[in-house]
Amino acid sequence: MEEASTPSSTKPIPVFRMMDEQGQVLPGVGDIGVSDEKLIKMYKKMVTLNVMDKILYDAQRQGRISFYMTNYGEEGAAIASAAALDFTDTIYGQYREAGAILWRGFSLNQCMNQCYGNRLDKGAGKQMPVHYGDDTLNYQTISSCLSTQMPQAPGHAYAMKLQNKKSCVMCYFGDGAAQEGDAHAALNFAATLECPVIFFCRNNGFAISTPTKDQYAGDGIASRGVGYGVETYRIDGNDVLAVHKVTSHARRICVEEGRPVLIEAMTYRIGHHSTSDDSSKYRPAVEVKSWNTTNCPIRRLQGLLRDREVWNDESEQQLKDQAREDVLKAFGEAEKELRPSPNVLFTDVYDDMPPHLQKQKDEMWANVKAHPDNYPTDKFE
Ligand SMILES: Cc1ncc(C[n+]2csc(CCOP(=O)(O)OP(=O)(O)O)c2C)c(N)n1
Repeated sequence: MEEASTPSSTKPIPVFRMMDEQGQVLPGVGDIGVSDEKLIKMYKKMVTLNVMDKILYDAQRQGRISFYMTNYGEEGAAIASAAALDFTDTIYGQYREAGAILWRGFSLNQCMNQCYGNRLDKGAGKQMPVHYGDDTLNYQTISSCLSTQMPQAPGHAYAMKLQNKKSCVMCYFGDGAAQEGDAHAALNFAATLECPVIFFCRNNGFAISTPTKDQYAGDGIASRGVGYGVETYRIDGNDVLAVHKVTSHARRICVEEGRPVLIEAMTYRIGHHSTSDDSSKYRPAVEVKSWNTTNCPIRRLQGLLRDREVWNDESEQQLKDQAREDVLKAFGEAEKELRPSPNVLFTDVYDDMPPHLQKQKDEMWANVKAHPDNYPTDKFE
């Protein structure tokens, strides 16, 4: 009998790192592959996202927006990976990658307008908060149903390849989303059709309350890439240098060699899953605290910048004050803005409105007019 290949006889895929918890570049790393200027820009976006998260999380708690999901602990994974892409690359996100769209140029006002679902929201208030999207930024709108983006991404990438475009697709997803059947179809299509797509898994330890130990028994998500014949990397997702370097490399493989790459970024979801969750029910506070202190990607990058003598207490204070001022300004403006006209409930699906929708629209307006006290029409466009 041949020797069996067992999980215990197979070596786990190692985690690639370039810096330690204090932000010190590890010995032997050499060129870090990114300029100080770009690192500072990444740091500013990470801090701004963190401030935006705090304000919008509290806004939901005060009943001012309906729902919110924070990015705490994963700011580095989203921003450093997006920073390694070209603007022509199309991004398919899950929902916890607000940093990627901020990096692309989505403004704080646009984030706030979307979370309020006001009349300036491109989605006209038809999506839940944090379901950002912007065609002008090559950023596909987020779908609530997990893994929807995963088979779409290689399809888009395959079309790019057929058109000889020198671009690729970035597909973000979580460890939980990787348990959906769509994840397997996506990886297999990408591998067999050789699609220029980067699958970027944020392995943050949880799918809501389900820890990864209850999600899979194998060597994480990375081992699946190898199984499907996809070049794969496992990286420290809180090490922005590793994220940036490996994503740049993956992009080169996609664009120059026309092949997919899977990256499993090991990170930790510091916040609750969403405002509908209380994570104190299923994980110890001390675990969260250690990720929020020793392994926080923002603190680690700040350590690197200070080490390189391009950051100090004064720049830190200035950034925090500016970020808070900018976020609060955008927040105030979005809150004051009118909501979309109720008419848009019936638009954007059909070119010509079918009779059954026209009937529903007429009934809606009749109801609104019959009960003016229940419908604050002055707050709508
Ligand atoms: C098809 C489908 N099933 C279930 C859900 C409910 N749901 C929303 S998020 C989530 C967990 C996803 O976890 P993960 O992919 O690890 O991402 P994370 O929230 O940790 O960033 C679940 C089960 C859903 N939105 N869609």
